[in-house]
Amino acid sequence: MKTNFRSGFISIVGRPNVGKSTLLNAIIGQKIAITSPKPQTTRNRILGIKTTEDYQMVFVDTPGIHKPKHELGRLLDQTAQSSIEGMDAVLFMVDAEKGLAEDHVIKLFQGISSPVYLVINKVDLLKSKIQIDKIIISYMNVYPFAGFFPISAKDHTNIDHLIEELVGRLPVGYPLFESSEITDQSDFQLMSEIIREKVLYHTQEEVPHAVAVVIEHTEMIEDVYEVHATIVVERNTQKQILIGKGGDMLKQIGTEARKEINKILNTRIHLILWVKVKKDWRNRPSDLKSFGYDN
Ligand code: GDP
Ligand code: K
Ligand code: MG
Repeated sequence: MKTNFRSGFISIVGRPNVGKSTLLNAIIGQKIAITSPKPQTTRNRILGIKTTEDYQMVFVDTPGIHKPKHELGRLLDQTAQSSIEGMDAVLFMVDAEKGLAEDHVIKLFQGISSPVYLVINKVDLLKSKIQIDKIIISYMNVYPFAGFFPISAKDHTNIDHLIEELVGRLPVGYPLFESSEITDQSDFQLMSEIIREKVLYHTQEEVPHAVAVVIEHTEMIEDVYEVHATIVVERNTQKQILIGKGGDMLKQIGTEARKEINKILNTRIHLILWVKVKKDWRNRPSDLKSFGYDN
């Protein structure tokens, strides 16, 4: 290892749907965090680790900051807040199409000493670059940001400049993770998240938020990895929606999830999905814990 090796933590925070998880995947170069057009896609703090010969950056992807209605929502906010303190740098991400500074979110950074960068994402959607300047000017007035980075996480635009800047902010120090590690999630967590992502894409309104996925057990049968998973919902009507006409919906979700898990884990898998109703699980601490939301 080089004597001037650098390592540190960088968190990615911002409102739901601005593209935090998409950026994490772009930086790591592999899907480790699920993404979707729906808020509350990310429920747990997820680490993404990027290691080169010169540095190790540990990125912390967080649930978006929003106004909580459920005990789960409150947990998500707490996770976002606790991911700001003690970081070597913080990326505060906004959506380039959404416009100007909001004071509310800036309050989060009061009293923290880490440099905070404004990352303006989705610039691929802008018709004119003038919008970027307007956003920067409005944010300059509410917080002393360490820098401004217009990017497109989807198209991987300008991310290399951001990384270059962040390297300079890392302290000299040993790596904390093996160079082969890219996330702190287990294979079970990854699998349940991929299944949940497919549910998010196929359902509307309250259903996506009422869903948790539990991997019940797995078994190696010859060269096929057999995975038994349960999709938990809050109501019978939601269960019917998920199963769909003649089981069509569940089949579709299962096929998409299987293909993706296959690719990520690089093994053949056989995915067996069940749907179970657990009333009001989002408000029950014991359920939250058993579904993996205890942070
Ligand atoms: P998060 O809630 O902040 O983690 O946001 P996600 O990463 O889940 O992304 C929310 C939505 O925005 C998804 O539909 C993404 O595909 C989309 N998205 C993310 N980054 C970009 C981008 O740079 N450009 C465009 N056009 N869409 C993006
Ligand atoms: K999202
Ligand atoms: Mg996310």
